[in-house]
Amino acid sequence: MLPPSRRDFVSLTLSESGSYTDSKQWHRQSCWRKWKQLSRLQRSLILFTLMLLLVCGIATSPTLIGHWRDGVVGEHGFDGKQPFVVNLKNEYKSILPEPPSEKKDYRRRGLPVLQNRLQTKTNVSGLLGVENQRLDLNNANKGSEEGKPIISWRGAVIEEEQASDTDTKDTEIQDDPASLAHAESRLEAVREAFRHAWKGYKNFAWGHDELKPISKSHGEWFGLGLTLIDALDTMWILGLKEEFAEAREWVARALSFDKNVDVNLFESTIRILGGLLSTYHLTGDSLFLEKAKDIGSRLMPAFNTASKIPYSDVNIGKGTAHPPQWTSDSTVAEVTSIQLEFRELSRLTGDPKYKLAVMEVMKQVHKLDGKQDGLVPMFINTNNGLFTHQGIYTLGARADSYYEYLLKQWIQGGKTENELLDDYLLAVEGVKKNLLKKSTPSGLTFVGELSHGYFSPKMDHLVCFLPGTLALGAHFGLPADHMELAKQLMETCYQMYAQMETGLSPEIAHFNMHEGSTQDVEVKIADRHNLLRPETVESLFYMYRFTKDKKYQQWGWEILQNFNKYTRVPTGGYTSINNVRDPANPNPRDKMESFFLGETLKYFYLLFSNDPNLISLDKYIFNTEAHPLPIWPQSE
Ligand code: DMJ
Repeated sequence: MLPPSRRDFVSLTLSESGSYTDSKQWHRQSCWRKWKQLSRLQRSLILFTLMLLLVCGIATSPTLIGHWRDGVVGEHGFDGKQPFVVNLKNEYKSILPEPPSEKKDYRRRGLPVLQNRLQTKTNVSGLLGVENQRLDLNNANKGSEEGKPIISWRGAVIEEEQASDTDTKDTEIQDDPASLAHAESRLEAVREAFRHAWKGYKNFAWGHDELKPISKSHGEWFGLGLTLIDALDTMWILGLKEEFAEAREWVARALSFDKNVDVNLFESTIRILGGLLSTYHLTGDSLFLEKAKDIGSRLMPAFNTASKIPYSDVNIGKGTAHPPQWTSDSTVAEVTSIQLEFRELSRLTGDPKYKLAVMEVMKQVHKLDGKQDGLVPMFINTNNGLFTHQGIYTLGARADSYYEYLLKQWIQGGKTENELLDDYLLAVEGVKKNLLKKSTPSGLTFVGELSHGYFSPKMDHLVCFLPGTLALGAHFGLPADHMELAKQLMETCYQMYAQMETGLSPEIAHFNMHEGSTQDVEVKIADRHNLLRPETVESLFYMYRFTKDKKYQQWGWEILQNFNKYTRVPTGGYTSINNVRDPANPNPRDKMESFFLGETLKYFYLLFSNDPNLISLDKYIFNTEAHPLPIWPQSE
């Protein structure tokens, strides 16, 4: 039943509306009587004047129409080009281009609407509010003058034609969500992004480790063409034949590992060894296998320690290895995330030494004291093989890929190595028991950290590998509740992007847990950077592959557009940024990490592909740098 005041209002409106109709009728009759009383001359004069006014009106009509339309835009917020939007069914609204907003209110992204969504869950797509806000933001960011191609900020630009192109493509999905043409347009957008990144690398950093796109120069880490090697299999998967051919030429002619240079064991294993092995598998070109054998054998001195826990650094020219200058510890994630690559190298060469070295590390870590419910500390000593700096447990930096590689080694080896599986299952339970909490006010599930018994609601973006890994385990028969947790964490990782003013995630988020807080995610000033990292896109790819839920593709599409808006440099390349909370000045860092080409763009491409056989997850396992390696046949 309506409240009394509401009933009164309805009856008053109806009676007013009746008298208005009567008065109009009376007015029409009286005008006609007066017209009949006029002389013929008077009537002619009036008709002539009316004709004259009509002619003048037609002559000025474009201006009038223009004013009228402008008036509509100002008042209702749509521009007349997309009138169909308002007539479309509700379930399609979420992925439609939203009318441009007149106000540039960057803070409108985020919480109030998110709260509605999470609390009510009644929206068909479940995304309407948040997406509409983002699209408002995108339009706001286009700038006030239509037709201006570029909005610039300290060197990097937003290229407006991309945003409008995107809007058109989004409209197309509405008509036919499953259309191949639509998928192809997104795949092409990734190829285009890759070509743009490659253009910068080729022009300003060719053969060097990393592009510095703002200063149009390069950075060196190991001096081994890191970006080029990391990107090889991405080019192959994206079908970029010309680019691949010129990169192969460089590997054949210019890549030499016979250099007096210190490299990090973990980084060069996952990026260089992993990249070469996967490119060998995809292409069948023995050049890449020969190079993989070369770097693999040059890394082996790292394992010459008293404990057999490898040093962090190796000189690949001299054949010597050492820990960092300030400690004899190695990082747990580093020594336990090189196994997929060295195991595969043993399989390909028939030489067991690689596999034996890395499996020795896993055996020791399996037996070590100092874990909490399967969770490992972050450091391990290379002299005595024991955990150090105990009491801190995280799924983020320094521990993350330990958990990822437990599962992935088990899958790679044909699901027979039970210790790996046991450790993985135990760790997932440990996460649930110790690190999993819900934020306020929206109840986002997040993974925090434990420090000497105290919980910290801090979550690195790196942790966003976890939804994908949990989903992969569930795909291979692990408990169904892993998939449920994966879905919840995927939502959280997406919100780490959606709730930022640029639509890009910070490096680290802190989640609110106290009653009365009005926003879920807080970001400390020092944590506001974005390094073009892949983890969320990686997990979106797994989630889409296993669920076929299009929302994951849509979330990834939004993220790609925001990378294009805030990190793309017009002269070529993409840059890390310092501040995801300031769309007016994201403050470029002048660095394109090799994993942007090796991982982020590859996962975007695989996410937007509807072909489950494009790197089938039943045949390949991705290393932690997104390089696919074969799952071994059962007989091996
Ligand atoms: C990559 O080198 C790898 O994904 C690694 O496991 C974590 N850090 C970066 C990407 O963020």
